[in-house]
Amino acid sequence: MIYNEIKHVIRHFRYTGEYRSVREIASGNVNVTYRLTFRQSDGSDIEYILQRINTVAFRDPVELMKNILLVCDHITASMARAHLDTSRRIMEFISADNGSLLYRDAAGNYWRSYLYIGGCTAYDGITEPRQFYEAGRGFGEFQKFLFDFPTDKLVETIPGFHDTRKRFYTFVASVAADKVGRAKGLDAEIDFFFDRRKMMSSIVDLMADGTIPTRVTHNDTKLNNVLIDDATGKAICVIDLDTVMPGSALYDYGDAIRYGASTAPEDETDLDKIHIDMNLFRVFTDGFVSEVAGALTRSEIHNLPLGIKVITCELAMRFLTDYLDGDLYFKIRYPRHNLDRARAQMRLLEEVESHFDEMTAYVDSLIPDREEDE
Ligand code: GN1
Ligand code: MG
Repeated sequence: MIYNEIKHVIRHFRYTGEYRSVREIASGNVNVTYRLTFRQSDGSDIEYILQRINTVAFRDPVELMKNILLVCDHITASMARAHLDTSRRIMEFISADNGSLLYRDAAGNYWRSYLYIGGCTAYDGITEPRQFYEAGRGFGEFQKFLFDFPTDKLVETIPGFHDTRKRFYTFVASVAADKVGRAKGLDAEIDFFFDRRKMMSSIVDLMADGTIPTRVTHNDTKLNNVLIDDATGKAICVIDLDTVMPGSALYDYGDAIRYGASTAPEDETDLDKIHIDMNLFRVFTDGFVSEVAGALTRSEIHNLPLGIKVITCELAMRFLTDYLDGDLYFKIRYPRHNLDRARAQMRLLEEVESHFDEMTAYVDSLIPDREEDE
């Protein structure tokens, strides 16, 4: 029973009301997430999210929570300056009984909790294109609210998270070590990444030579990380702020398209079902650019599709690396899950490659007519 896994934890958070029920939200691949219901004295319910932070991924949960609070405060201030109502738009954390926002249990696990925002949906897949436009707007707005956030105030919660060159070397080391004897028979998959070595380093290179700037970005912009209001259909809140760090606008744009514009789930095993829906590509792009157009440079906009290529390649390689390492990082639902995920993302990357010129022409058509200030 799930309750037994969390009963030792919930009494350490300052919830109001009386515990009623719990269910797991299984869509995340890294942290473990529960949704709790508490009955209030007036008979109404308040819901909370409780998460166990994966410390294989996030080595320092204390620094991580500091990052998140700084980011939430900054977004609150940006919204206030723009005269926007902040209710239901910012994550609200619940204190633990030690006064901090983290509870560390006897086994050393770190837990945190926040208010569940009701009346909205975190979609795992698009049911109407309009949702993807809003997702684009939501992630674009998130970046916009953080444009003036000083990058040096944030710690890297996962060092080198999107340093795809470094990830390539990590992959090569995993192939060489072959710790659990899984590399045999994977020559085609391994070659696939060697063939793309230069391409996958290209964003890191563009940042290093100053062609594109470093920004504070979300870095994990899956569709289900933006909440869409059920009543208005508008994006209201970006969640899952664990990876908010210095990065590139291209990453957030690219990861969102990778996930949301694919015609199949991230771990689809029938590769023939995996395509890029170009209508969804344009819809998301329109939403995203409507928020960030005035703030991104011409080269950032021009290079947005590179974000799709690099992030899809990076994730395919991360899944294969984890498969070779013995599934230490991503939660898996069956034994060869990480290999299936890697193959699905590889196929998706081929689809992105075949549409790349079309994508670039589209983003170029959206570059605002203005004197370039780069
Ligand atoms: C992980 O757990 P989730 O779904 O928020 C991962 C992302 C991947 C994603 C792939 C911290 O995100 O980078 O893109 O899985 N998050 C981390 O589904 O590694
Ligand atoms: Mg997430």
